[in-house]
Amino acid sequence: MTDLILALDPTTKTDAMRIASAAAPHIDAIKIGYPLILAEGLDIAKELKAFGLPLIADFKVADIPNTNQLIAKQVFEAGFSGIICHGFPGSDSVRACVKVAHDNEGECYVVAEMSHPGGAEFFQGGTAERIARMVIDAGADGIIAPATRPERTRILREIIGTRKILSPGVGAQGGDPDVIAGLVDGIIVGRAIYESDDPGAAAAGYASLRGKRT
Ligand code: O7M
Repeated sequence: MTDLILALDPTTKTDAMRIASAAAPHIDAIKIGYPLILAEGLDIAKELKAFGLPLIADFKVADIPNTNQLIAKQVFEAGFSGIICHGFPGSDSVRACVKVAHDNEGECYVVAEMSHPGGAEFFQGGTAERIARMVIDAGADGIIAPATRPERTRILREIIGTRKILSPGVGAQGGDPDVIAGLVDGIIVGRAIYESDDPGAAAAGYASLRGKRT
């Protein structure tokens, strides 16, 4: 199954609730991160829970293990079901997030390679591949890999096997959903939905891609 994950990055609660409400019937999960949380506080997670969808905390956590676990505990106490961390701080830092996630029956995803043009500057030369291998050893649930470079995501799929790949970069960043959907377990879409005049219809437009990966 390929899930459609809404990146809910607007910075007011009014917009966030309006867009989530319109999109909810057509999506499988909501990802929120700094833009919305810094504007409205962590408690917005409790309100978004009302839509009955998994909530993923995209804080790209990237610190020492102790700080990572303190952050992760806050995330799961706030009602999230998943957390995203960076892999480059090392396996002990990733394991700290994985432990808290699994203690809370949640999931932990690790950024292996980023989708923007600059994402190719440092996540190259085998770094993303090493992060993907580390993710398996650390027991994380999957990786984040770019929809904008499907050839890279295909290589990371070979490493990650049946663990999940969530893939941002569709729509506003130019990634082709038809190309990436069959390769990954979730496509992450933000502006193409939340900047639309009709976010419900925009989300519904991805219906044929949901379930593309069998
Ligand atoms: O569709 P967009 O471009 O409006 O939004 C994409 C979302 O995915 C946005 O919330 C980004 O912060 C996030 N994202 C990327 O765009 N690229 C990455 O490499 C990684 C992420 C991400 O979600 O990381 C967990």
